[in-house]
Amino acid sequence: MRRLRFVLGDQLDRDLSSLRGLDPATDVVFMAEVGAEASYVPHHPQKVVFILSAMRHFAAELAAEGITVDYVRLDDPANTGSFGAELLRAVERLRPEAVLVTEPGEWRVLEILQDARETLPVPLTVLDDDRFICSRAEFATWAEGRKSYRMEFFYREMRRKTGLLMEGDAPVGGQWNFDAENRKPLPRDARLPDRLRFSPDRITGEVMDLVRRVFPDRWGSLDGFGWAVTRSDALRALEDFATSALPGFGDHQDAMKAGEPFLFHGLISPYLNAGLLNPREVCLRAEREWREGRAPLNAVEGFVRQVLGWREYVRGIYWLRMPDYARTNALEASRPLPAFYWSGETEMNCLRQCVGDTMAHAYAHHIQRLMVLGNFALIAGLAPAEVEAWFLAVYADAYEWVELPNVHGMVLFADGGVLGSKPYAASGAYIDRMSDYCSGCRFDPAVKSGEKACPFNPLYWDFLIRNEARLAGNPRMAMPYRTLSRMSPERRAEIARDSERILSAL
Ligand code: FAD
Ligand code: DLZ
Ligand code: SF4
Repeated sequence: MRRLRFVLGDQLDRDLSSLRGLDPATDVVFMAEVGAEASYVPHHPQKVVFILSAMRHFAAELAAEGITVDYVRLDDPANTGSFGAELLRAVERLRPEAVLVTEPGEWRVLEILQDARETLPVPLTVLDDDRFICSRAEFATWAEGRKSYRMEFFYREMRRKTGLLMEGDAPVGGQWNFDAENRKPLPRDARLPDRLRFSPDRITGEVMDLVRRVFPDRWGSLDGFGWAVTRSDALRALEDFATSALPGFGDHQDAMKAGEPFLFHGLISPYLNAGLLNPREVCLRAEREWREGRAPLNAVEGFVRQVLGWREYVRGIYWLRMPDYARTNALEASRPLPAFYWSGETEMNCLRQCVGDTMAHAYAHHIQRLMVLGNFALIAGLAPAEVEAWFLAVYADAYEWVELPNVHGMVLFADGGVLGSKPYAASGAYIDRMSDYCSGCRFDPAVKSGEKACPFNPLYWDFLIRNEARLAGNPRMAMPYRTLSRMSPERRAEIARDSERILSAL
């Protein structure tokens, strides 16, 4: 039986469910570069180049194995530009008896495939994506009957299930979580590891030319493109992280430094999300560094928690709650996204730095996304849909299944507390403690009101005041609301005045 095996751009894994049992004598792998996927948000050109180049490399590797790959390029004159129409064209061209595809990461693409099923003359089977450690069904079982979902409990289940960092039934080191050790700012004289980046090869160079030609006005720089586009290079990147940066990952996980976006971070999310790396192998690689005495437990446990805990958890929440999840707006935030998220032109140095890193690398690390770019969006009351579209466009690792829960849930609390128990709102003091941004800023994090005051300060209190009815009853918000309750009417009026001035100037 001749099967068409449709592989999407973020499914570049030789062990993918839709590639299993492939018979090279009869079956054909189908891949398509389509304009619609590059344009449903204006993706950073590094993201588009990364995916298209990784797709072309993957197709070439399959072909080298003797597998027939039917590959439609973006600039093929016959390319219709969408998954649905290209799949139909492929079925008409190749005449398979059945089509197999691994479930897509995004709800949007699942709907496209469901629509395609109606028009295709042959059956289309959607298979589980077992690259994840926790299947959608397993997550739904875990979630069933729980009043609230909390990542920490889910994570413990995943540790037990995988045996990662376990000694029998107990967590190694006697604790599940070593975060208390992981909140150190970066010392001024800290030595940062040199990070392995990759020069574009011939295929990547061709894709860069193509993307420049087809999407000439895209926001974001292509000049510094340094992502791996093959599994073997992604493995080299993992090895580089494990041996050079992982030991410092825990201590400085939350630190930020001007001009240094990578610090001790993994730089592996684009590879994990596109299928070039697998979450199990990534966790095992990190665990080995601890077992062999080269990396401390706080670093390795902190890292494993991100991959085994957060990454699997947000994917579980996404599929459990979509499509309604994206539509909620629990804090009724409605302000338009300020232009500086694109231009970087703002006097707030922290935001300028984080937008600049994003523009240059299609990357910013977690705390830059959460506590600077996200925190500002939260306390300024920016409209969730606009913030989400920005985060989905600008990062090389962004797909809705992981972006949406992080932005809608973790950052904006627009889900009303499904994903996290409280909003991560913070004033300028947090950014000052964890970064060197404030020393290069025209505002002062220690000043609470007036022209010189760090805008995060009045906006933080204004956010709490605006949302008092919704948040004051949250036990995890008790402390700031106690402080607020002691605030004089004059101080409250000052906060309202300063916030109004800042917000109306956005
Ligand atoms: P490291 O800091 O080295 O962490 C290791 C790995 O853990 C990451 O590669 C990633 O796979 C995983 N991880 C860490 N935190 C999370 C998390 N909160 N959710 C899911 N996985 C996590 N991650 C994406 O992959 N795609 C996104 O579109 C995305 N959008 C985000 C938006 C916001 C507002 C926030 C706060 C976080 C977002 N994250 C997203 C999570 C996290 O910021 C990135 O995974 C991380 O910065 C990637 O860089 P790294 O590989 O150097 O990560
Ligand atoms: C993100 C993306 C882009 C930019 N381009 C393509 C493409 O041309 N062809 C393709 O198969 N996939 C692409 N992707 C990834 C898809 O958007 C991805 O499969 C969905 O986001 C589902 O997770
Ligand atoms: Fe950001 Fe405020 Fe620090 Fe300026 S003073 S860098 S606005 S936190």
